[in-house]
Amino acid sequence: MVVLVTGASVGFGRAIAEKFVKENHKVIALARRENKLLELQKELGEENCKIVATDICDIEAIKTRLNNLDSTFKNIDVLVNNAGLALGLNSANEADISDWEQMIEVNILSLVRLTHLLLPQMVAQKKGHIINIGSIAGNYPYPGSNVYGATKAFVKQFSLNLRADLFDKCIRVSNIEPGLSGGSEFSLVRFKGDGNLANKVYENTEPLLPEDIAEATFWVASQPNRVNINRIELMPTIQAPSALNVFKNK
Ligand code: 8X3
Repeated sequence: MVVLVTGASVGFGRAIAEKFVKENHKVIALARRENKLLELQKELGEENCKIVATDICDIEAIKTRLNNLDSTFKNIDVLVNNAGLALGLNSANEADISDWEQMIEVNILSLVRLTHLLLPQMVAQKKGHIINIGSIAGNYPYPGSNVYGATKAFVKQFSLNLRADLFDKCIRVSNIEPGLSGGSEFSLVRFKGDGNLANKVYENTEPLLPEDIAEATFWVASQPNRVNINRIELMPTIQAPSALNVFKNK
């Protein structure tokens, strides 16, 4: 399989790229930071891993770079839409509008544009799999999740709706929905570089790790062609969907 992984420089994306290459597949690793991608390519081997150092929001640049790949990497079988971010954990009334806009831009618009770019080729080759990295935040509300959770709810429904359009075209679509996850830059980005706040999230817990998400992603992609995994929701054992909160003012 040829697998395009977005957000491949660190965390989930990097672990997913490593897993597919370990299982003898070819990976196109897409992310902004070229130095990190070069490290990954060195680790995985140039024959197994091509890198596309481009901003996920720049679809024209991505298009050009993908067109210039050599023939082994031209026909993408699996697109892993992993790039995404949470910004802030403020209450909606205190949130920064530019954070909301950026989450919509990356988590929704970029994912939609890249999917739209690759779908015609997948349909033409009668083979393809879109694997979206969603979140439990798309399934359950929690304070401060506001737009982040809403973008992940979009990703879930988009995944299911893609299936509705593509089930008769041999295209598979899956949404992977992880809960609390460590070993990535997710919380550092959410708290805008505040390492203390980011570390607090994981203090005395055992969160999911990038390799857990990579295992789930590979499992979904390696099912027989007759099987489509619609959704997988994963939480660490130490997390559970919470009880409904009631505010008592006395
Ligand atoms: C990451 C999971 O619980 O921080 O998408 O929203 S959570």
